[in-house]
Amino acid sequence: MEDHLSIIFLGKAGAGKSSSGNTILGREVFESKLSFRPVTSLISVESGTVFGRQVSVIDTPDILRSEQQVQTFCQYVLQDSRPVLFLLVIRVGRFTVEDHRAVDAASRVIGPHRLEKCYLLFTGGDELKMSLDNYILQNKTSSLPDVVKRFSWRIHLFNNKDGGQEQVRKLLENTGNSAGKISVTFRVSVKLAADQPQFT
Ligand SMILES: Nc1nc2c(ncn2[C@@H]2O[C@H](COP(=O)(O)OP(=O)(O)O)[C@@H](O)[C@H]2O)c(=O)[nH]1
Ligand SMILES: [Mg+2]
Repeated sequence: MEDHLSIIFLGKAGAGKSSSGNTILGREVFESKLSFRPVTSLISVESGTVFGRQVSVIDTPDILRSEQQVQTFCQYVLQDSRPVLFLLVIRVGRFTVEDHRAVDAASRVIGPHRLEKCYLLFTGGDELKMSLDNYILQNKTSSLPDVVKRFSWRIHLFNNKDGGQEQVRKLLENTGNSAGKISVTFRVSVKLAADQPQFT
């Protein structure tokens, strides 16, 4: 049986955390809207099966307003031995000083050791008119290229408008969190058994 995976979304308000949680679970469980006040003020957890793997998605409020609360919660989650994937969410567009502060706050919460496995999840893929790599490289006047380098280019792009599941499958694959060979082997062996001629 595959380990249960926890995915924790971090980022500033409006980055697309709740929408990305909905895309991963394939249903609208987290409230998401465009607003000047952060919609999510509490940490919320929703679970489901994603490509054969039990996944809990943890949606968090604006990291710039609730770093301490989020940090305490993450430490609690990390006490468990289950695998945890941190996704630092950034909306494509102008990368501002505030966006940079949100990356720094999320990095403090995650800690230097776990940061080595954290991915930057960009949202707004439907609005991007170029590849994600080009978008980052062309953002020369901002600190975005440096931030991405700091994450060794562990990046992924979501289009939450269409919420397609292929981007979710790729995210799990790229981050090394696909359902493992054990369950695949199990399915194959069941099929082989079913295909065997029946001797009575
Ligand atoms: N066009 C587009 N809009 C998005 C995308 N992801 C999120 N949004 C919108 O951005 C706004 C903020 O998203 P939300 O998930 O609530 O951000 P949160 O505050 O980080 O949870 C909402 O109006 C979403 O519909 C995306 O991939 N494409
Ligand atoms: Mg939200």
